[in-house]
Amino acid sequence: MRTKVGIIGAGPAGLFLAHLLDRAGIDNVLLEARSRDYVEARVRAGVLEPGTVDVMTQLGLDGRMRRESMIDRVIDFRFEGRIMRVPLEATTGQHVTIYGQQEVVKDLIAARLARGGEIQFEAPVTGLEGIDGTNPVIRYKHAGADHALECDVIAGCDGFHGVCRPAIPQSAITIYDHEFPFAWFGIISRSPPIAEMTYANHSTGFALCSRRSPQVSRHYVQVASNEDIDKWSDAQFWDALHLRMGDTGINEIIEGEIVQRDIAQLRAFVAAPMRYGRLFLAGDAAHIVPPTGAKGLNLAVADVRVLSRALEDFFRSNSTERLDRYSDVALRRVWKAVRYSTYMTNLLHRYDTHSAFDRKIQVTELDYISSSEAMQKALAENYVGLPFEDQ
Ligand code: RFL
Ligand code: PHB
Repeated sequence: MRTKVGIIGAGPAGLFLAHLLDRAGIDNVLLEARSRDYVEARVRAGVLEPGTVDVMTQLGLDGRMRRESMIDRVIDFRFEGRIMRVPLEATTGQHVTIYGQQEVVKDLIAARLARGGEIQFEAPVTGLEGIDGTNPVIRYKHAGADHALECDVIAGCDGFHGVCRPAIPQSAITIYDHEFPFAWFGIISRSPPIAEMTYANHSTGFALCSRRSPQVSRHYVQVASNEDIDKWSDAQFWDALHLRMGDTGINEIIEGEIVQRDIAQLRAFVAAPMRYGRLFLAGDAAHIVPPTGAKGLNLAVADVRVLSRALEDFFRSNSTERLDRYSDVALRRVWKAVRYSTYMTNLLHRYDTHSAFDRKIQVTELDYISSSEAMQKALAENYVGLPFEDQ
Protein backbone atom coordinates (compact mmCIF):
# COMPACT_ATOMS: atom_id res chain seq x y z
CA MET A 1 0.00 0.00 0.00
CA ARG A 2 1.18 3.55 -0.71
CA THR A 3 0.07 7.03 0.37
CA LYS A 4 1.47 10.54 0.58
CA VAL A 5 1.15 11.03 4.35
CA GLY A 6 1.01 8.08 6.73
CA ILE A 7 -0.57 9.35 9.96
CA ILE A 8 0.03 7.29 13.09
CA GLY A 9 -2.53 7.79 15.89
CA ALA A 10 -6.20 8.83 15.82
CA GLY A 11 -6.09 11.19 18.81
CA PRO A 12 -6.74 14.90 18.27
CA ALA A 13 -3.40 15.47 16.48
CA GLY A 14 -3.85 12.67 13.93
CA LEU A 15 -7.56 13.29 13.35
CA PHE A 16 -7.21 17.05 12.83
CA LEU A 17 -4.25 16.50 10.51
CA ALA A 18 -6.21 13.95 8.46
CA HIS A 19 -9.07 16.45 8.02
CA LEU A 20 -6.73 19.34 7.14
CA LEU A 21 -4.96 17.19 4.54
CA ASP A 22 -8.27 15.90 3.13
CA ARG A 23 -9.40 19.49 2.67
CA ALA A 24 -6.19 20.23 0.74
CA GLY A 25 -6.68 17.10 -1.39
CA ILE A 26 -3.58 15.37 0.00
CA ASP A 27 -3.89 11.59 0.12
CA ASN A 28 -3.36 10.18 3.61
CA VAL A 29 -3.87 7.00 5.63
CA LEU A 30 -4.70 7.03 9.35
CA LEU A 31 -3.58 4.10 11.52
CA GLU A 32 -4.79 3.69 15.13
CA ALA A 33 -3.68 0.98 17.55
CA ARG A 34 -6.93 0.92 19.54
CA SER A 35 -10.57 0.25 18.68
CA ARG A 36 -13.01 3.02 17.78
CA ASP A 37 -14.93 2.44 21.04
CA TYR A 38 -11.79 2.75 23.12
CA VAL A 39 -10.64 5.97 21.48
CA GLU A 40 -14.11 7.53 21.73
CA ALA A 41 -14.46 6.69 25.42
CA ARG A 42 -11.09 8.04 26.57
CA VAL A 43 -11.86 10.89 28.98
CA ARG A 44 -9.29 13.69 28.98
CA ALA A 45 -9.29 17.39 28.23
CA GLY A 46 -12.20 19.78 28.20
CA VAL A 47 -11.03 23.30 27.41
CA LEU A 48 -10.87 24.46 23.79
CA GLU A 49 -9.08 27.68 22.89
CA PRO A 50 -10.71 29.95 20.30
CA GLY A 51 -7.96 28.93 17.84
CA THR A 52 -9.02 25.28 18.18
CA VAL A 53 -12.68 26.21 17.74
CA ASP A 54 -11.71 28.19 14.61
CA VAL A 55 -9.99 25.15 13.08
CA MET A 56 -13.09 23.04 13.79
CA THR A 57 -15.23 25.73 12.18
CA GLN A 58 -13.04 26.03 9.08
CA LEU A 59 -13.27 22.26 8.67
CA GLY A 60 -17.07 22.30 9.08
CA LEU A 61 -16.79 20.17 12.21
CA ASP A 62 -18.33 22.60 14.68
CA GLY A 63 -22.05 21.69 14.41
CA ARG A 64 -22.55 19.60 17.55
CA MET A 65 -19.93 21.57 19.47
CA ARG A 66 -21.91 24.80 18.90
CA ARG A 67 -25.06 23.14 20.26
CA GLU A 68 -23.64 21.25 23.22
CA SER A 69 -20.61 23.18 24.46
CA MET A 70 -20.47 25.79 27.19
CA ILE A 71 -18.61 29.09 27.24
CA ASP A 72 -16.29 30.32 30.00
CA ARG A 73 -15.83 34.08 30.05
CA VAL A 74 -14.13 34.12 33.46
CA ILE A 75 -12.15 31.68 35.60
CA ASP A 76 -12.18 31.66 39.39
CA PHE A 77 -9.35 31.04 41.82
CA ARG A 78 -9.89 30.21 45.48
CA PHE A 79 -7.21 30.62 48.11
CA GLU A 80 -7.13 31.42 51.82
CA GLY A 81 -10.92 31.68 51.98
CA ARG A 82 -11.06 34.19 49.11
CA ILE A 83 -12.51 33.98 45.61
CA MET A 84 -10.63 35.81 42.88
CA ARG A 85 -12.32 36.20 39.51
CA VAL A 86 -10.06 36.57 36.47
CA PRO A 87 -11.98 37.89 33.48
CA LEU A 88 -11.01 36.30 30.16
CA GLU A 89 -13.33 38.15 27.80
CA ALA A 90 -13.09 41.56 29.46
CA THR A 91 -9.27 41.46 29.35
CA THR A 92 -8.67 39.69 26.00
CA GLY A 93 -11.94 39.91 24.06
CA GLN A 94 -11.95 36.10 23.93
CA HIS A 95 -13.40 33.16 25.86
CA VAL A 96 -12.76 29.41 26.05
CA THR A 97 -15.19 26.65 25.09
CA ILE A 98 -15.92 23.68 27.33
CA TYR A 99 -16.42 20.56 25.22
CA GLY A 100 -14.95 17.18 26.10
CA GLN A 101 -11.98 15.92 24.10
CA GLN A 102 -13.78 12.63 23.52
CA GLU A 103 -16.68 14.56 21.95
CA VAL A 104 -14.22 16.31 19.61
CA VAL A 105 -12.73 12.91 18.77
CA LYS A 106 -16.19 11.40 18.12
CA ASP A 107 -17.10 14.30 15.81
CA LEU A 108 -13.84 14.04 13.85
CA ILE A 109 -14.09 10.26 13.44
CA ALA A 110 -17.73 10.41 12.32
CA ALA A 111 -16.99 13.19 9.80
CA ARG A 112 -13.95 11.40 8.36
CA LEU A 113 -15.98 8.23 7.80
CA ALA A 114 -19.02 10.14 6.50
CA ARG A 115 -16.82 11.94 3.97
CA GLY A 116 -15.67 8.59 2.57
CA GLY A 117 -12.31 8.57 4.36
CA GLU A 118 -10.96 5.63 6.25
CA ILE A 119 -9.44 5.04 9.66
CA GLN A 120 -7.72 1.73 10.29
CA PHE A 121 -8.59 0.94 13.89
CA GLU A 122 -6.86 -1.88 15.77
CA ALA A 123 -3.86 -1.36 13.52
CA PRO A 124 -0.84 -0.94 15.86
CA VAL A 125 2.30 0.34 14.20
CA THR A 126 5.25 -1.88 15.09
CA GLY A 127 8.13 -0.09 13.36
CA LEU A 128 9.28 2.63 10.95
CA GLU A 129 11.87 2.13 8.22
CA GLY A 130 13.85 4.51 6.04
CA ILE A 131 12.76 7.69 7.82
CA ASP A 132 16.02 9.37 6.76
CA GLY A 133 15.29 8.61 3.11
CA THR A 134 12.55 9.80 0.72
CA ASN A 135 10.31 6.70 0.84
CA PRO A 136 9.76 5.77 4.48
CA VAL A 137 7.76 2.66 5.32
CA ILE A 138 5.37 2.07 8.23
CA ARG A 139 5.06 -1.52 9.46
CA TYR A 140 1.81 -2.37 11.26
CA LYS A 141 -0.43 -5.24 12.22
CA HIS A 142 -4.09 -5.51 11.30
CA ALA A 143 -6.55 -8.39 11.58
CA GLY A 144 -3.78 -10.83 12.46
CA ALA A 145 -1.55 -9.98 9.48
CA ASP A 146 1.59 -7.85 8.98
CA HIS A 147 1.29 -4.87 6.63
CA ALA A 148 3.61 -2.26 5.11
CA LEU A 149 2.57 1.27 4.16
CA GLU A 150 4.93 3.25 1.90
CA CYS A 151 4.73 7.03 2.28
CA ASP A 152 6.36 10.28 1.25
CA VAL A 153 6.05 11.61 4.79
CA ILE A 154 5.15 10.10 8.18
CA ALA A 155 3.22 12.12 10.78
CA GLY A 156 3.93 10.75 14.26
CA CYS A 157 0.72 11.61 16.14
CA ASP A 158 0.89 8.57 18.42
CA GLY A 159 0.97 10.27 21.81
CA PHE A 160 3.48 10.14 24.62
CA HIS A 161 3.81 6.35 24.70
CA GLY A 162 3.92 5.83 20.92
CA VAL A 163 6.58 4.32 18.67
CA CYS A 164 7.51 7.38 16.56
CA ARG A 165 9.62 9.42 18.98
CA PRO A 166 11.68 6.35 20.00
CA ALA A 167 12.34 5.67 16.28
CA ILE A 168 14.51 8.82 16.14
CA PRO A 169 18.19 8.16 16.92
CA GLN A 170 18.97 9.44 20.41
CA SER A 171 21.86 11.51 19.09
CA ALA A 172 19.46 13.47 16.86
CA ILE A 173 17.02 14.58 19.57
CA THR A 174 17.22 16.52 22.82
CA ILE A 175 14.80 15.61 25.60
CA TYR A 176 13.69 18.15 28.21
CA ASP A 177 11.82 16.34 30.99
CA HIS A 178 10.41 17.51 34.29
CA GLU A 179 8.24 15.33 36.50
CA PHE A 180 6.21 17.17 39.13
CA PRO A 181 6.04 15.43 42.52
CA PHE A 182 2.25 14.94 42.37
CA ALA A 183 -0.68 13.71 40.26
CA TRP A 184 -4.33 14.60 39.64
CA PHE A 185 -7.10 12.26 40.76
CA GLY A 186 -9.95 13.10 38.37
CA ILE A 187 -13.60 12.09 38.45
CA ILE A 188 -16.73 12.57 36.40
CA SER A 189 -19.92 12.78 38.39
CA ARG A 190 -23.57 12.98 37.49
CA SER A 191 -24.27 16.23 39.30
CA PRO A 192 -24.72 19.85 38.27
CA PRO A 193 -21.40 21.74 38.32
CA ILE A 194 -20.69 24.98 40.14
CA ALA A 195 -21.13 28.11 38.06
CA GLU A 196 -17.51 28.86 37.06
CA MET A 197 -14.38 26.90 36.23
CA THR A 198 -12.63 27.10 39.61
CA TYR A 199 -9.00 26.41 40.49
CA ALA A 200 -8.16 26.15 44.21
CA ASN A 201 -4.92 26.59 46.08
CA HIS A 202 -5.39 25.09 49.54
CA SER A 203 -2.81 24.30 52.19
CA THR A 204 -3.75 20.59 51.82
CA GLY A 205 -3.43 20.64 48.02
CA PHE A 206 -4.80 21.77 44.67
CA ALA A 207 -8.36 21.15 43.43
CA LEU A 208 -10.26 22.00 40.24
CA CYS A 209 -13.99 22.10 39.54
CA SER A 210 -14.79 21.87 35.85
CA ARG A 211 -17.74 20.47 33.92
CA ARG A 212 -18.90 18.70 30.84
CA SER A 213 -22.56 19.70 30.71
CA PRO A 214 -25.22 21.32 32.93
CA GLN A 215 -25.72 17.86 34.50
CA VAL A 216 -22.17 16.49 34.49
CA SER A 217 -19.20 17.70 36.57
CA ARG A 218 -15.50 17.03 36.03
CA HIS A 219 -13.46 17.50 39.21
CA TYR A 220 -9.82 16.95 40.16
CA VAL A 221 -7.83 16.88 43.41
CA GLN A 222 -4.04 16.81 43.79
CA VAL A 223 -2.71 13.50 45.15
CA ALA A 224 0.74 11.94 45.57
CA SER A 225 2.36 10.57 42.40
CA ASN A 226 2.10 6.99 43.62
CA GLU A 227 -1.39 7.35 45.17
CA ASP A 228 -3.57 4.25 44.95
CA ILE A 229 -6.90 5.91 44.05
CA ASP A 230 -8.75 2.60 44.44
CA LYS A 231 -8.18 3.06 48.16
CA TRP A 232 -10.07 6.38 48.11
CA SER A 233 -13.77 6.03 48.82
CA ASP A 234 -16.08 8.38 46.91
CA ALA A 235 -16.78 10.13 50.21
CA GLN A 236 -13.08 10.80 50.73
CA PHE A 237 -12.87 12.42 47.29
CA TRP A 238 -15.86 14.69 48.01
CA ASP A 239 -14.50 15.61 51.46
CA ALA A 240 -11.16 16.68 49.94
CA LEU A 241 -12.92 18.69 47.23
CA HIS A 242 -15.27 20.51 49.64
CA LEU A 243 -12.37 21.35 51.94
CA ARG A 244 -10.04 22.62 49.22
CA MET A 245 -12.80 24.65 47.55
CA GLY A 246 -13.69 26.29 50.87
CA ASP A 247 -17.18 24.78 50.67
CA THR A 248 -17.35 24.59 54.43
CA GLY A 249 -21.13 24.26 54.58
CA ILE A 250 -20.91 21.30 52.12
CA ASN A 251 -23.79 22.83 50.21
CA GLU A 252 -22.16 24.45 47.21
CA ILE A 253 -20.55 21.56 45.33
CA ILE A 254 -23.25 19.02 44.60
CA GLU A 255 -22.21 15.40 45.00
CA GLY A 256 -23.43 12.81 42.51
CA GLU A 257 -22.76 9.32 41.26
CA ILE A 258 -19.10 9.02 40.25
CA VAL A 259 -19.02 7.34 36.84
CA GLN A 260 -15.32 7.68 36.01
CA ARG A 261 -12.10 7.82 38.05
CA ASP A 262 -8.61 8.37 36.68
CA ILE A 263 -5.16 9.47 37.79
CA ALA A 264 -2.68 11.51 35.75
CA GLN A 265 0.92 12.19 36.73
CA LEU A 266 1.91 15.82 36.09
CA ARG A 267 4.90 16.30 33.83
CA ALA A 268 6.43 18.69 31.34
CA PHE A 269 8.31 17.11 28.45
CA VAL A 270 9.67 18.42 25.16
CA ALA A 271 11.51 16.51 22.42
CA ALA A 272 13.40 18.78 20.01
CA PRO A 273 13.53 19.01 17.09
CA MET A 274 10.06 17.65 16.28
CA ARG A 275 11.38 16.20 13.05
CA TYR A 276 13.84 13.63 11.82
CA GLY A 277 14.17 13.23 8.06
CA ARG A 278 10.69 12.44 6.73
CA LEU A 279 9.19 11.83 10.19
CA PHE A 280 7.32 14.77 11.76
CA LEU A 281 6.11 14.56 15.37
CA ALA A 282 2.96 16.38 16.50
CA GLY A 283 1.01 16.64 19.77
CA ASP A 284 1.81 14.53 22.82
CA ALA A 285 4.30 12.45 20.77
CA ALA A 286 6.61 15.48 20.97
CA HIS A 287 5.54 17.28 24.14
CA ILE A 288 3.53 17.02 27.35
CA VAL A 289 2.36 19.88 29.54
CA PRO A 290 0.87 19.61 33.02
CA PRO A 291 -2.93 19.98 32.62
CA THR A 292 -3.15 23.05 34.89
CA GLY A 293 -2.97 25.37 31.87
CA ALA A 294 -5.46 23.30 29.78
CA LYS A 295 -3.10 23.41 26.82
CA GLY A 296 -2.31 19.82 25.67
CA LEU A 297 -5.08 19.29 23.14
CA ASN A 298 -4.83 22.86 21.92
CA LEU A 299 -1.11 22.48 21.30
CA ALA A 300 -1.75 19.31 19.30
CA VAL A 301 -4.14 21.27 17.07
CA ALA A 302 -1.68 24.17 16.73
CA ASP A 303 1.10 21.74 15.66
CA VAL A 304 -0.91 20.10 12.91
CA ARG A 305 -2.16 23.44 11.68
CA VAL A 306 1.46 24.43 10.99
CA LEU A 307 2.36 20.97 9.67
CA SER A 308 -0.58 20.76 7.26
CA ARG A 309 0.32 24.09 5.66
CA ALA A 310 3.91 22.98 5.27
CA LEU A 311 2.76 19.72 3.66
CA GLU A 312 0.48 21.63 1.30
CA ASP A 313 3.49 23.62 0.04
CA PHE A 314 5.55 20.47 -0.23
CA PHE A 315 3.04 18.52 -2.29
CA ARG A 316 1.93 21.52 -4.38
CA SER A 317 5.28 23.01 -5.31
CA ASN A 318 7.86 20.58 -3.96
CA SER A 319 9.04 23.32 -1.59
CA THR A 320 10.56 22.12 1.68
CA GLU A 321 10.95 25.63 3.09
CA ARG A 322 7.95 25.44 5.44
CA LEU A 323 8.60 21.82 6.33
CA ASP A 324 12.13 22.82 7.31
CA ARG A 325 10.70 25.53 9.58
CA TYR A 326 7.96 23.33 11.09
CA SER A 327 9.83 22.29 14.22
CA ASP A 328 11.07 25.81 15.05
CA VAL A 329 7.64 27.39 14.53
CA ALA A 330 5.83 24.71 16.54
CA LEU A 331 8.37 24.70 19.37
CA ARG A 332 8.08 28.44 19.95
CA ARG A 333 4.41 27.97 20.85
CA VAL A 334 5.12 24.73 22.73
CA TRP A 335 7.70 26.35 25.01
CA LYS A 336 5.36 29.23 25.82
CA ALA A 337 2.68 26.70 26.78
CA VAL A 338 5.20 24.74 28.87
CA ARG A 339 6.20 27.93 30.63
CA TYR A 340 2.60 28.93 31.33
CA SER A 341 1.47 25.47 32.42
CA THR A 342 4.46 25.18 34.75
CA TYR A 343 3.73 28.64 36.17
CA MET A 344 0.08 27.74 36.83
CA THR A 345 1.13 24.43 38.38
CA ASN A 346 3.60 26.07 40.73
CA LEU A 347 1.10 28.79 41.61
CA LEU A 348 -1.61 26.37 42.66
CA HIS A 349 -0.14 23.12 44.00
CA ARG A 350 1.06 22.06 47.40
CA TYR A 351 4.72 21.05 47.52
CA ASP A 352 5.70 18.98 50.55
CA THR A 353 9.11 20.64 50.32
CA HIS A 354 7.71 24.18 50.61
CA SER A 355 8.95 26.18 53.57
CA ALA A 356 6.72 28.75 55.30
CA PHE A 357 8.52 31.34 53.15
CA ASP A 358 7.74 29.49 49.89
CA ARG A 359 4.07 29.26 50.86
CA LYS A 360 3.91 33.01 51.61
CA ILE A 361 5.40 33.80 48.21
CA GLN A 362 2.84 31.52 46.55
CA VAL A 363 -0.22 33.12 48.15
CA THR A 364 1.26 36.59 47.70
CA GLU A 365 1.48 35.92 43.96
CA LEU A 366 -2.26 35.10 43.99
CA ASP A 367 -2.98 38.20 46.07
CA TYR A 368 -0.95 40.30 43.63
CA ILE A 369 -2.86 38.88 40.63
CA SER A 370 -6.13 39.77 42.40
CA SER A 371 -5.05 43.41 42.63
CA SER A 372 -3.32 43.83 39.27
CA GLU A 373 -5.11 44.19 35.94
CA ALA A 374 -1.80 43.68 34.13
CA MET A 375 -1.26 40.31 35.84
CA GLN A 376 -4.84 39.25 35.14
CA LYS A 377 -4.47 40.12 31.49
CA ALA A 378 -1.20 38.18 31.19
CA LEU A 379 -2.81 35.16 32.83
CA ALA A 380 -5.92 35.43 30.65
CA GLU A 381 -4.13 35.90 27.31
CA ASN A 382 -2.26 32.67 27.91
CA TYR A 383 -5.39 30.83 29.09
CA VAL A 384 -7.34 31.69 25.94
CA GLY A 385 -4.23 30.87 23.87
CA LEU A 386 -1.55 33.06 22.36
CA PRO A 387 -2.17 34.12 18.76
CA PHE A 388 -1.08 31.70 16.05
CA GLU A 389 2.25 32.73 14.63
CA ASP A 390 1.98 33.72 10.97
CA GLN A 391 4.38 31.72 8.94
P1 RFL B 1 -3.32 11.17 22.10
O1 RFL B 1 -4.66 11.71 22.40
O2 RFL B 1 -2.60 10.43 23.16
O3 RFL B 1 -3.49 10.23 20.82
C1 RFL B 1 -2.47 9.37 20.36
C2 RFL B 1 -3.10 8.20 19.65
O4 RFL B 1 -2.08 7.36 19.11
C3 RFL B 1 -2.44 6.01 19.32
N1 RFL B 1 -1.23 5.18 19.26
C4 RFL B 1 -0.90 4.39 18.22
N2 RFL B 1 -1.53 4.15 17.06
C5 RFL B 1 -0.96 3.25 16.19
N3 RFL B 1 0.20 2.58 16.48
C6 RFL B 1 0.86 2.80 17.63
N4 RFL B 1 1.99 2.15 17.90
C7 RFL B 1 0.31 3.74 18.56
N5 RFL B 1 0.68 4.19 19.79
C8 RFL B 1 -0.26 5.06 20.19
C9 RFL B 1 -3.13 6.03 20.67
O5 RFL B 1 -3.97 4.90 20.87
C10 RFL B 1 -3.91 7.33 20.59
O6 RFL B 1 -5.20 7.14 20.05
O7 RFL B 1 -2.32 12.30 21.59
P2 RFL B 1 -2.61 13.66 20.74
O8 RFL B 1 -3.45 13.38 19.54
O9 RFL B 1 -1.30 14.30 20.57
O10 RFL B 1 -3.53 14.55 21.69
C11 RFL B 1 -3.02 15.10 22.88
C12 RFL B 1 -4.13 15.23 23.93
O11 RFL B 1 -4.79 13.99 24.05
C13 RFL B 1 -3.59 15.69 25.30
O12 RFL B 1 -2.57 16.64 25.13
C14 RFL B 1 -4.69 16.31 26.19
O13 RFL B 1 -5.65 15.34 26.57
C15 RFL B 1 -4.08 16.93 27.43
N6 RFL B 1 -5.07 17.45 28.37
C16 RFL B 1 -5.68 18.68 28.16
N7 RFL B 1 -5.45 19.38 27.03
C17 RFL B 1 -6.12 20.55 26.78
O14 RFL B 1 -5.86 21.17 25.75
N8 RFL B 1 -7.07 21.05 27.64
C18 RFL B 1 -7.39 20.40 28.80
O15 RFL B 1 -8.29 20.83 29.51
C19 RFL B 1 -6.65 19.19 29.12
N9 RFL B 1 -6.93 18.50 30.24
C20 RFL B 1 -5.40 16.72 29.53
C21 RFL B 1 -6.33 17.29 30.46
C22 RFL B 1 -4.85 15.46 29.78
C23 RFL B 1 -5.20 14.78 30.92
N10 RFL B 1 -4.64 13.49 31.11
C24 RFL B 1 -5.43 12.35 31.37
C25 RFL B 1 -3.26 13.24 30.73
C26 RFL B 1 -6.68 16.61 31.60
C27 RFL B 1 -6.09 15.37 31.87
C28 RFL B 1 -6.45 14.71 33.16
C1 PHB C 1 -11.19 19.67 32.31
O1 PHB C 1 -12.32 20.16 32.19
O2 PHB C 1 -10.99 18.45 32.19
C2 PHB C 1 -10.05 20.56 32.59
C3 PHB C 1 -10.25 21.92 32.77
C4 PHB C 1 -9.18 22.76 33.04
C5 PHB C 1 -7.91 22.22 33.15
C6 PHB C 1 -7.69 20.86 32.96
C7 PHB C 1 -8.77 20.02 32.69
O3 PHB C 1 -6.87 23.04 33.42
